[in-house]
Amino acid sequence: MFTWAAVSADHPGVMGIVNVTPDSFSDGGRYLSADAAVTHGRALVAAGATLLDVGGESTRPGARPVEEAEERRRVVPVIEGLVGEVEVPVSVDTTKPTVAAAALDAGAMIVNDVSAGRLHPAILEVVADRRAGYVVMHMQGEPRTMQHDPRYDDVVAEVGDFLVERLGTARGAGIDEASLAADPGIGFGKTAAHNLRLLADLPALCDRVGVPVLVGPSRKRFLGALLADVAGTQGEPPPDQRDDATLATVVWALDHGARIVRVHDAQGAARAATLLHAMREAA
Ligand code: PMM
Repeated sequence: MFTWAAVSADHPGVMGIVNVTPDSFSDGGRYLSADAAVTHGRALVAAGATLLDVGGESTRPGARPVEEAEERRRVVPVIEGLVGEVEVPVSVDTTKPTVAAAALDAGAMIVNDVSAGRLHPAILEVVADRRAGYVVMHMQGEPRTMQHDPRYDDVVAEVGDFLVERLGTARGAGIDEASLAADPGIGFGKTAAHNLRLLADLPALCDRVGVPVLVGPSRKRFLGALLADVAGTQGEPPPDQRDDATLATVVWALDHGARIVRVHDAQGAARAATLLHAMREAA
């Protein structure tokens, strides 16, 4: 059985991103071959990642769904390659039960489901049967349209309500308590102001959900938007120039209750987590 305590009890979990997609917003197309993706995963672990998240379907705003067989074809060889070579648990970023099952058969231990089991509820049974880890993420709408004018009355309360409800459904399906984590879904149907509010009120959200919280701010659009007017920047920095901004949010999130961060730059996050730990010990 996978438990989050195993990867985030003493030190925060640093989940390195391995996207095997042609169209992810920051690294789309870079690791399309299984070999390149495995090499990248290995490098992330060498840089300090304590988990790897392998995804075969882009969830960037406007992205279109990928056929199940194609998604399996992308992720399974990469997971097989990584499981033999790295010591850290591997997660699969998918909403589809068949992809999740194939990934778990290939040696993955966690299912990271950005639909929180709403798109294909059978995924919950797959996770429960295999006693895998499960990440329940909040998203308003669907990737194709989620950034078209997202609205909330109270984003923190609504995201909290949603996560509590979906965690209840996951428990009802038989997923172990210790295997569950929750994620507010930074950038998934949210404006920059919504993302900032969720980060600002992270302690309350963490208390409310009662399971380890994972946060994924890495290279996201709101970071570019917030930096557009900063001295020395000409307009919004593109995704591959947002790792410094990502790090600021990673440190904030880990200091305000998050137990796991999902990042492209594992070295920055791992080093920041180590320093944060040292400063807490000295405080
Ligand atoms: N973000 C992306 C994809 N999957 N999963 C979780 N749990 N949380 C996230 O914030 C998240 C995710 C989009 O980013 P990417 O295209 O860089 O992977």
